[in-house]
Amino acid sequence: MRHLQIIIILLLITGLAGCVQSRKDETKDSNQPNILLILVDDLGYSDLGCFGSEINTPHIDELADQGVKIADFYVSSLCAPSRAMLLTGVDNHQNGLGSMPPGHTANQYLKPGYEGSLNNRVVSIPEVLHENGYHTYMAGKWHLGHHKESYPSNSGFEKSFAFLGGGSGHFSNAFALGPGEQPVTFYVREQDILEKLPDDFYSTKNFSDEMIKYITEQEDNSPFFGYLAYTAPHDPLQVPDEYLDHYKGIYDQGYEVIKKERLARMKSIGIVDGSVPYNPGTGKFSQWEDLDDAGKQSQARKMEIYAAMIENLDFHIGRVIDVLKETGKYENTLIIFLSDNGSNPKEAVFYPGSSIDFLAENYDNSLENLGKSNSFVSQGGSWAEVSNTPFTYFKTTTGEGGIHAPLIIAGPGVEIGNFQTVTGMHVCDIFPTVIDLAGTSRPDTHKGSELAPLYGVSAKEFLAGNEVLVRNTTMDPLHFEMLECKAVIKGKWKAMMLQPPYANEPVWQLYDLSTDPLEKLDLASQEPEKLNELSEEWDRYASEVGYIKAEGDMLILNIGPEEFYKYESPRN
Ligand SMILES: [Ca+2]
Repeated sequence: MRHLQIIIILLLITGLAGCVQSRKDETKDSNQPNILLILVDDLGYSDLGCFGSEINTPHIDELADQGVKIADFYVSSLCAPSRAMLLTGVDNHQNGLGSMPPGHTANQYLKPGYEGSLNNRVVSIPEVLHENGYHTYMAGKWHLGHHKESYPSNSGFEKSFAFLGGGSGHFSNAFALGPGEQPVTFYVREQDILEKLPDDFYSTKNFSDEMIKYITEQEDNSPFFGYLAYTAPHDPLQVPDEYLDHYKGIYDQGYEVIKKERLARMKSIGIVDGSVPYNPGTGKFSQWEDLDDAGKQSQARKMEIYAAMIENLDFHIGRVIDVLKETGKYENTLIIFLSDNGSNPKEAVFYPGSSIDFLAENYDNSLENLGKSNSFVSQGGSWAEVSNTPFTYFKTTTGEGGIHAPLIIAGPGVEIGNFQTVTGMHVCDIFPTVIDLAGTSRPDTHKGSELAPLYGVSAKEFLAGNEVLVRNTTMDPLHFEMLECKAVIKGKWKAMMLQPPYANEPVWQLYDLSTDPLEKLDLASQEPEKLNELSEEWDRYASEVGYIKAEGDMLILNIGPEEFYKYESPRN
């Protein structure tokens, strides 16, 4: 009898071992897709050829032809909160980017959800995938913490070549955006700070080179997750010499002509409804006819360089895609392309610690030198409004132009084609979608900490053509807040609060996006009950995610950048 029991136990053990073995084999043979997540910085809604631009982006357009373009994709109005939500699926007030450094006021500084880098209530895409057998690579801008514990190499990436700050010169001199950003303006390779960049460094080229190296040097057949987070076309507007004149003369006719041409193309492609009118913009920036000849020349030149940066981006993305094809990995690689926020209206003088005198002393912004390594100009408000066609507003605001971004998804699992309107797909949706398509799942805890709830929902079934919507915002509204600009989108309704100078005073406005996607007719006084419903919905959200209202000035203005950035990692 005892022998029989032992035999049964042995059989059970060997049986179980067999199960474990076959599950392992299943994983190995399951053909999990490689995932290449391509993020670009401050690229506007209409800046890609496949979204109606005059800028040449043939490789990105080809990707869009093979996959799906999402027409109503929402992001945060600023870089780091979008990136934190992209990589974690958790609302920015819960993942550590409640404010974007150095935007914190004293009462927000280091509070839960406002730590300034990914906190310990989230798990990132690379952490989940690495723990499930993926190789994980990153090249590009991190912007999610500058302390060692927050480096990409301590956040799930096996290999990483990363810029830690929000932006810098694109060439080897890699200067800070302003004195206030100096402490976070540096590059790391895994754990090591790089003292010097190669002399021929250009951000877009070198980030691509690094990703290509990671992909080609991989020795086994495990799937990989690659995060390619370009800093182009973020300011300073700079591009290698051979690209400087690619768009010579294209912008000489000014803002209105280009904006009208883009709108017409967007309508013919079908991304914008034929009824959408020409958008004159906010009226907050220069009008072409008010500029003198020198003003027109310098404005046109800035846009030539901006366009060239995007064409250069496309060229290098094409190189990475070619490598996937050459190595036989392309067919099994899911590629996701997006921008982190709308186009940027701010001039270079905007960055903390900068001034007109500081710029004059440190850069040569003469017309013939624009775009070179010692120049620092930005796209500016008038061109940013063109880039965000057909929408109003831009980066830093929760207007449609600030929180709308192009999104393209192609590869295994993507069965639908052409433009898709999904009533508000959100940047937080990328995390659950990727985790799902990789055949993995999000754990309940990570490194001993309870995780904050996901804000995002998976688009897997939508991409497979099994569901019509990613989410129904009438039942599941979208919420936004960054630097006290707020919004909530519920079905066709959007309530929004902007700050001066883009609103006379910070009060709730109300728009019907179905008839007024340009946010021109404020219905707040006509529809008080609807406005009340939406503002209460925002209040409910704010309380749920732990929003802390900004009070007073930015702390960095009082204590200086060195002191401000001294804080420790919340993952320490
Ligand atoms: Ca950005």
